Amino acid sequence: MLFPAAVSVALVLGAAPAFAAIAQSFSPPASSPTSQSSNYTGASNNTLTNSPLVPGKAFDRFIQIWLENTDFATAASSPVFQTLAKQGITLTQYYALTHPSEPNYCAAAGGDFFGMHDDNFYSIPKNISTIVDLLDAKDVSWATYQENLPFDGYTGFNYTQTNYFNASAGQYAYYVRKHNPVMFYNSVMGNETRGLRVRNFNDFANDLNANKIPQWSFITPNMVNDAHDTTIDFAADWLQFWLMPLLGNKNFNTNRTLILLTFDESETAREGNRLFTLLLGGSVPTKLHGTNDTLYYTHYSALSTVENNWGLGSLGRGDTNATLSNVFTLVANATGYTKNVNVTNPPQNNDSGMIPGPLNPAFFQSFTAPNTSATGAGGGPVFVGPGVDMSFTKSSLPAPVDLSAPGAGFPFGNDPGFDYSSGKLVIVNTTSSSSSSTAAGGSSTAAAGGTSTDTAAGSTATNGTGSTGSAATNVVSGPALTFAAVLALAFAL
Ligand SMILES: *[C@@H]1O[C@H](CO)[C@@H](O)[C@H](O)[C@H]1NC(C)=O
Ligand SMILES: *[C@@H]1O[C@H](CO)[C@@H](O)[C@H](O)[C@H]1NC(C)=O
Ligand SMILES: *[C@@H]1O[C@H](CO)[C@@H](O)[C@H](O)[C@H]1NC(C)=O
Ligand SMILES: *[C@@H]1O[C@H](CO)[C@@H](O)[C@H](O)[C@H]1NC(C)=O
Ligand SMILES: *[C@@H]1O[C@H](CO)[C@@H](O)[C@H](O)[C@H]1NC(C)=O
Ligand SMILES: *[C@@H]1O[C@H](CO)[C@@H](O)[C@H](O)[C@H]1NC(C)=O
Ligand SMILES: *[C@@H]1O[C@H](CO)[C@@H](O)[C@H](O)[C@H]1NC(C)=O
Ligand SMILES: *[C@@H]1O[C@H](CO)[C@@H](O)[C@H](O)[C@H]1NC(C)=O
Ligand SMILES: *[C@@H]1O[C@H](CO)[C@@H](O)[C@H](O)[C@H]1NC(C)=O
Ligand SMILES: *[C@@H]1O[C@H](CO)[C@@H](O)[C@H](O)[C@H]1NC(C)=O
Ligand SMILES: *[C@@H]1O[C@H](CO)[C@@H](O)[C@H](O)[C@H]1NC(C)=O
Ligand SMILES: CC(=O)N[C@H]1CO[C@H](CO)[C@@H](O)[C@@H]1O
Repeated sequence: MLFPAAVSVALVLGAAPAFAAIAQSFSPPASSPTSQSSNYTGASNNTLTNSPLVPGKAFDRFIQIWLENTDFATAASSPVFQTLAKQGITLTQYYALTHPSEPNYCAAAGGDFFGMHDDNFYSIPKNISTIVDLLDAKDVSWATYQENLPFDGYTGFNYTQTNYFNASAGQYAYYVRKHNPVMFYNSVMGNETRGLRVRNFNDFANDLNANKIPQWSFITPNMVNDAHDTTIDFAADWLQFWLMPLLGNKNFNTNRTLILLTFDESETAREGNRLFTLLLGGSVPTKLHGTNDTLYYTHYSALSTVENNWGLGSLGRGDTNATLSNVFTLVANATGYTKNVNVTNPPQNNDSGMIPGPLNPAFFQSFTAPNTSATGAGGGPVFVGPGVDMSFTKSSLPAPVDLSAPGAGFPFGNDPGFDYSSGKLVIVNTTSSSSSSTAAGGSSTAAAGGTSTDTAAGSTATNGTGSTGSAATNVVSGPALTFAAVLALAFAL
């Protein structure tokens, strides 16, 4: 939540907020990255089932690992990152899209952050597509692995458990929904087959040992291991414990594996949201180890690169924006892709609160249909999901309205009630009154109540376990706010 302010923003705020780091040093959560551990919370009780391997043009497996809130220079000064850089390619001009965390994760799956500029509870209607639709259309297997997820498909706002460093220190929120890229999308979480591919770290150890790591995966370490609540040195220790041994594990890294190690956003506004980013894995030829790639990339490049590699369709959103979605040169070279552009005047990716959209309650505009005239790097068609109203285009939308006041009818902050606590998807009626405080996530930590806006096909609706939590807080109070005030609020979250 805390996003330590930049000097420039601190001036706007008047005083710099306290740094979020907590004083603790790294200690391994498990005996090795291939071992299960009670510290990971959720047990593994099955092995991921994957469709047969779909060969890619440049790689057969893509693994994304995101750490948190770190400036380029901070990571570049870490000896562990320096060591890793010698084993891969450093992307010196790779940028996040906005602040704070959640909109970046949202964009990593859906190709847009839809105006979001905070870390609140959101759910996105099922007609909005994601990378999962593109991968599933070609049977490319995928999963996300979330450290400390209590069970597969858990949809709660966070999960609080015993502090595994020091049990007497009380409860700790190691897992947070806002760092889980597919979690916001009802097209994923409202579909049991898909929702159960949101897995935990005991599943990771299990799937790894069974050689079932899928072809596309997104890995989110917990709130201490990803540097969010700690420091770059703590995260570097975690990389030494977890990633470095896995680079030598054939079930993780083969000569057809590409690993993207990056951060969600920078810590300060100094460098325009530039992130120290590495391409690792056996698909990076030895002769390129220790080199820099200086082309301009953003989080959308991770979408376009995957689309390019497997000849997928596109989302017709940021993944097809020529400025924001260059394909990693390593891959473009291998596939013969020639549409990358040299962005000499990069866009300003530190702003967010002023961008209207369906997830900006104060500047609300409806979701738009994907741009079906866009051409993505995979060459396939723009994916149009069921129930998309093609008449909703950027140019046809009315001016933004303010739905930020309680009761103003902002529709996308409500919990759609997807409950996987039984190991199957059950849709809970989150509007029914109940003495139980159990939210759809299956624990007491889901954030939002209110009307379900979107239910999934093929599941049973139940009642009696509705959330009593309040709707997500809308911090920005109206369109009259100045740019400076909106920026300051966005950074203060
Ligand atoms: C859980 O974490 C603590 C702190 O790092 C560690 O001492 C303990 O050995 C871990 N448990 C397991 C099962 O690895
Ligand atoms: C990649 O690994 C496979 C299987 O281990 C091996 O047959 C092949 O020669 C390797 N290719 C390269 C370029 O190293
Ligand atoms: C890569 O870029 C860094 C600056 O980000 C620079 O210090 C380093 O010398 C460059 N390395 C190569 C091999 O060009
Ligand atoms: C992009 O263009 C600039 C200015 O013409 C040039 O200096 C730079 O080398 C180019 N970058 C790449 C990656 O081609
Ligand atoms: C692509 O992204 C840039 C930078 O954010 C933006 O200025 C431009 O409007 C976008 N293009 C389209 C077609 O949306
Ligand atoms: C891509 O190809 C160009 C031209 O052959 C070459 O100079 C460059 O080193 C290659 N870069 C990567 C990352 O493969
Ligand atoms: C998507 O679905 C929502 C909820 O059913 C609906 O309100 C909206 O108009 C749809 N948007 C598009 C672009 O199809
Ligand atoms: C896996 O765990 C879930 C929830 O913890 C449980 O409902 C389900 O029955 C278990 N499945 C198996 C195969 O044990
Ligand atoms: C959910 O509960 C509310 C309040 O009890 C009720 O009005 C509504 O009809 C229920 N919705 C469904 C789908 O059962
Ligand atoms: C976890 O969720 C609870 C309930 O929504 C909330 O009060 C708390 O602030 C959250 N903590 C974190 C770290 O997200
Ligand atoms: C759920 O997802 C699977 C895998 O993409 C797909 O085959 C199935 O049709 C989806 N079900 C619904 C009801 O959309
Ligand atoms: C739709 C539904 O599941 N309704 C149930 C709600 O809970 C009451 C009391 O447990 C049941 O009787 C209903 O069948």
